[in-house]
Amino acid sequence: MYPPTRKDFISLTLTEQDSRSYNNSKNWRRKSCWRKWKQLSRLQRSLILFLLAFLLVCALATYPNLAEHWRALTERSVQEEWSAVDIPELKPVNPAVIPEQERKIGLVFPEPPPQKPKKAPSNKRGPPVLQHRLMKRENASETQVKEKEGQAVNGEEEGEKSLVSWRGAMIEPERGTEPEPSAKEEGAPDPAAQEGPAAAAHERQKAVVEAFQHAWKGYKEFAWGQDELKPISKSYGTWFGLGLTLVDALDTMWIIGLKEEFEEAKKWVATDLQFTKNVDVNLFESTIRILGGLLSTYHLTGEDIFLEKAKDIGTRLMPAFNTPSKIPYSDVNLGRGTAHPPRWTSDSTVAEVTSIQLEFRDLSQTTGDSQYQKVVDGVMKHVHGLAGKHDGLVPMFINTNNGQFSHLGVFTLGARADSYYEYLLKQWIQGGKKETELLEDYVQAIEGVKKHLLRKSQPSQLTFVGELAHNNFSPKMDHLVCFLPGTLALGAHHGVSSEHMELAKALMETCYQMYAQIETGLSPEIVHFNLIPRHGRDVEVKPADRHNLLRPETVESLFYLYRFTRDKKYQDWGWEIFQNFNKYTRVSTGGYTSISNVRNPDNPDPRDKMESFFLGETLKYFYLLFSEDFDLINLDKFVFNTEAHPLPIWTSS
Ligand code: DMJ
Repeated sequence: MYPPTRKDFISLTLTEQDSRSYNNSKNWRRKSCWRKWKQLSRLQRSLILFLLAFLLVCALATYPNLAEHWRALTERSVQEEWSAVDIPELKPVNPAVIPEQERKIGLVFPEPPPQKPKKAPSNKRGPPVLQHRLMKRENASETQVKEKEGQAVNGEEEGEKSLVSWRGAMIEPERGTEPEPSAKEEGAPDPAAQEGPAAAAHERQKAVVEAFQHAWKGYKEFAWGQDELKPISKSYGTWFGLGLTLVDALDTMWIIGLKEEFEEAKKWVATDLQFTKNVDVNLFESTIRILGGLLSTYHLTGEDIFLEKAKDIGTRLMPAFNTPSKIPYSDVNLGRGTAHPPRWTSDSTVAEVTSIQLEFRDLSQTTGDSQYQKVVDGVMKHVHGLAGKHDGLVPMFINTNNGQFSHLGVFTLGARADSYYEYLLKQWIQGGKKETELLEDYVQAIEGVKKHLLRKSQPSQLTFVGELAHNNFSPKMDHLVCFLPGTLALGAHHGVSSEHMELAKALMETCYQMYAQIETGLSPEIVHFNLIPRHGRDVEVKPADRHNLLRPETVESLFYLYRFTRDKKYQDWGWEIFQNFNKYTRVSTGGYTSISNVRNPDNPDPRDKMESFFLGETLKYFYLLFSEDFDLINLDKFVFNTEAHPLPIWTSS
């Protein structure tokens, strides 16, 4: 017998299929997973699916926070780099004395380093693009818009996608049109260079009047009685349906001496301005533009019709204050007498509820009916004692149910908080400098700005006001913040602190540089300042922030600075800006337009919209900046509301 053959090995024959089963490819893994998945019970599968769906929902919900956190981290690293640089000027402040109040409130701002205004490093201000391209597109869009005319419904035209900007101003999608060369040709002689200073001032004022007439021509022809002119499509936009531009521009016409235009507009107010409409208006916007515009026109002209209309709208806005906390809702239906918050929240914006006071207080003073003042003073008293401030700086939102600040920890002097600070000072001035709580809050807030928000940029050491989000500093500054130099100067003029004037001058230079360092010589909506030494230029602009809405804040501040210092450089800076508005935003057929890209002089990309504040504020402040008549709206007798409507300062009599 043969012993059984010893098997020392096992023979394995691998089929094609088997060999694949040992393959570590993705394909195999996928199949294996799939097989395992199939082996699970239905219950197990359901559980896993539920878990995955839950995780996805959580991830989506936390995305904004994560994004913010990430941004904060990146910004912090920049800040840390910055803080390594020794800037001795930014030391904590020392107490100082407010002369009139004889109260000790700290307000010392360091002397800014002596600097000449920096010229833009590479300021290519090329000629605007081809007129014929504009004409072609204008004609094309004209036909489309003519069809749309009349379809405007409470803020939006049907089918047209709009973005909502700060405080509800509508921004249409970008239109592919270019502006035309200005009426004042490039290289037109500067009157200041030719004649004496008085004549120059006069010539510049004349240029502003001409600009107003040009804007008015467009409004009259294509948008008469409507809210806003769309100068390129030669049509109009509706927001409240209350002739916003016309009402906003009334006192400008009066101040700059356009009597004929004024009379025509007055007639419209008397016969066509009706507040009985079933229309939702934003409390803040209608207060500062319409109520403010009517009241100031009444004070300047003494014509009763304006007070009558002011009283009508003021009374119709009162339901906004019927909230559990007495902090007003954002929206009011004028015809129905109802008010409500925005659809998505019961919060109101802090700037909005605290920047209607000058107007409501004036309405009470002028009519002798105290109800208007009572409600807005109540809001200020409430906010005065509220927790959640940071060295006088306020959050951006306040809840109308519980009256508490919401979204705590974010502080800015830009959108949603800006005019809170402005109105603290201005109410104190309006009331004859007696309401000390207002002054205290203002002074403390400026201290907060100095402590938390003030920095200097690289390489030019421009003093700027950034933002704070949960203790993380961001070097972001809205153009809106450029109201601050003017407000600080106004405070200094009224005796708050002379150091505020130094800060005002430093910030004024910065706001001017936000124009001068940009290719068109026009400021973007938002800038980011550079904090890193030897790294690029001071002013950086993100693609989403390149638009210019014809805003007034820098011109407004130049006006105050010129009034109080009489330094001609402020007029010259304003003249430069004025010429650039003419060069890049003027539309040949009438009107001026917002633009989408201040960095492209060859195609600034017009947006086809003239905001009412261009006539109400920007051109008014230009005119007053170039005026040598300091009695024309004397700043010891009037205080401007945040829409440039002058209201009288109360006298003790
Ligand atoms: C105006 O309506 C007012 O100046 C407001 O305070 C801020 N926004 C615009 C102008 O930029």
